[in-house]
Amino acid sequence: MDIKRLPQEFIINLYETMLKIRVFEEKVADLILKKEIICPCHLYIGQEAVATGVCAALRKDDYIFSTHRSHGHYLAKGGDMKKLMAELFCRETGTSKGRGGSMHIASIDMGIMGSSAIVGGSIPLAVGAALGFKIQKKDSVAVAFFGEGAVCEGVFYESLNFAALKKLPVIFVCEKNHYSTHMPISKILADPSIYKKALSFAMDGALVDGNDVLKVYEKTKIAVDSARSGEGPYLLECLTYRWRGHVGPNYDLDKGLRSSEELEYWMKKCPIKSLEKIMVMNSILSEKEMEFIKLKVENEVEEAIKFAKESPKPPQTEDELMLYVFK
Ligand SMILES: Cc1ncc(C[n+]2csc(CCOP(=O)(O)OP(=O)(O)O)c2C)c(N)n1
Repeated sequence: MDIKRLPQEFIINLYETMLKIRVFEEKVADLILKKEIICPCHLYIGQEAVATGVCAALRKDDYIFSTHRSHGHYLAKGGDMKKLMAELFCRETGTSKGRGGSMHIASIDMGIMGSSAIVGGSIPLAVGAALGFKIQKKDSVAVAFFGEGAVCEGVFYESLNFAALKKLPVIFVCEKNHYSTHMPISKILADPSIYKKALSFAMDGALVDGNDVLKVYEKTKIAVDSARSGEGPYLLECLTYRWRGHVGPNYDLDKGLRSSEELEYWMKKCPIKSLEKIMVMNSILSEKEMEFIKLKVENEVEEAIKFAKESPKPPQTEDELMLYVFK
């Protein structure tokens, strides 16, 4: 895309958001290794350009629905980092009052409607929200984030059909990160081309380099503008890679599935480093200015950890167990 058409401040914001996700997650990985965070975390490192590019094309009153790999989506849509960290520390000040953990986060005010640990769970929820927008004659859009594993679920096809039939303002964002737990794409999908499945439902779809934040933004903007103006749903396939293992801070190189060469190949395609190069080439930020932003982000993450650690734990009483639970 022609970078000159975008305001410099917008590009710097994309950079800061991706860095926020990266630094946050790397700290979380350290804290898990130190056993200070004990709730299971599915890390998003390597995929930052997807959440950042998609959410940059959204308004505050647009909704997102997330997955078990939720931290990046939450931070990119403007969720409060302190509350997210507190949730990972299972504290009362967390996004779900410390009862949900990493896989159950939300911030209704910011349009972050929740994350589902059920593979494919985000998809029908976004379709339902889009139906609600249409009935209420609102021009908001709903986004469902999901991995390629969700494309193996029946609910994916049912949701695409219903959304296309009713021309609902929903964007389906598949983050194709190459693995579903430990299964490579070739072992789970007969046809690995996901965006082409849109054709069967007479809707639009596109494949995008999910490590290029500018391209993700550009394609999402097209999808959002179309959905907002009543043209119906859109399926976006974002090709990316998760650096860490399926869950936790390790790299899953001991499972006999992915090789260190494959990991290194994708680490060279780091979405943050790629944007840094573009910014330097176009005189948007100097190395020194980028260092300054990194320091700012590191301080924000440290502040979030401090807040989380100083927050109270939920009371450990029997009555408390049933609070906030549907009975
Ligand atoms: C319905 C359902 N089946 C199985 C699981 C167990 N499970 C948790 S994550 C996961 C893999 C998901 O892979 P993908 O959708 O590609 O997302 P990614 O982890 O790559 O982000 C599975 C099978 C689940 N949570 N829900």
